[in-house]
Amino acid sequence: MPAKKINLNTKAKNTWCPGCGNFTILAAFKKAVQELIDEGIKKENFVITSGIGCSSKIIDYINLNSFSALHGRPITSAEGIKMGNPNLKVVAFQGDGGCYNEGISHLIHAAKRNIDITVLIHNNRNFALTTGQFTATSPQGFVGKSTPEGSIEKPFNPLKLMLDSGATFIARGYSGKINHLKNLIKQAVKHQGFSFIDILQPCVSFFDTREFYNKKVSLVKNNKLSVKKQAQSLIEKWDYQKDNGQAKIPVGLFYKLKKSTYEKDLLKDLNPSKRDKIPQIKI
Ligand SMILES: Cc1ncc(C[n+]2csc(CCOP(=O)(O)OP(=O)(O)O)c2C)c(N)n1
Ligand code: SF4
Repeated sequence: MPAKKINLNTKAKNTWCPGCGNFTILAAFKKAVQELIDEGIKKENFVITSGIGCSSKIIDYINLNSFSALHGRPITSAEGIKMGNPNLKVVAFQGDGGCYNEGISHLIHAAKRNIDITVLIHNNRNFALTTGQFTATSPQGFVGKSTPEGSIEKPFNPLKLMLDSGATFIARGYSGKINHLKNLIKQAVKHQGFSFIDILQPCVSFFDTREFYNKKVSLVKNNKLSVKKQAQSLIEKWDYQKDNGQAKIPVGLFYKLKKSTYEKDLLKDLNPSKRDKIPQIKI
């Protein structure tokens, strides 16, 4: 039976540009949370974290327990929260700049540990809040504030990095496919282990990719989710260059593996938030 409709709205004034892909990521996340609450997860057991950037403002617009971290640091904050109380569902939001530039080592280590948190990246492929500098996933030739003559660097593929780092849930979503994204988010939150979704998000002010993605994005199913080679082949179909000729951009769940998690291995059945169960250290 569905739980009563939860009001996840806040009174914060939304300052995103009209048409920004962040709006549909917000809507997809709220829908996912409502459905997860209907399925039995308690509202108070969700904690969301974010860093700095347009994308990171999302936590101001969702009425859930939240923590605002420094630029590039929402994953470490999420890890600390999870270790403090392993019963929580912890979701970290950030932009591609914060995650794939400033915070890249935190992403890799959280994936390697397979700690049970969810990471959602609003990948608009530029540093948007600071008006359009290039990031690790901007296409070669990207013209922005720091690269007026076009970036000479090639983008890297964050999903490939996640597969090699040990993430056990790897997906790509698109902010223009709201129900599909909502379902990916639900699966990611329910997954026991490190779950990661790179969400393609048009930034209408500094990198308007709407037309391109609407033409190229193609929803795919991977039936052999735990087979690394299959995941790799889907992941490598698109290299994050803006234009890849006729090739489609696959969007969906590419990899999922059952594996023990960091907090379980370390804490066993202990829950540090229940202080009475913490063993006393004798000095
Ligand atoms: C360590 C650090 N470096 C740089 C900045 C300046 N800064 C603030 S927001 C921002 C851009 C954020 O871009 P991104 O993380 O891609 O998120 P978006 O705004 O695109 O959603 C930058 C560079 C900062 N606050 N901290
Ligand atoms: S600058 Fe780009 S990412 Fe930021 S709110 Fe505007 S459209 Fe969205």
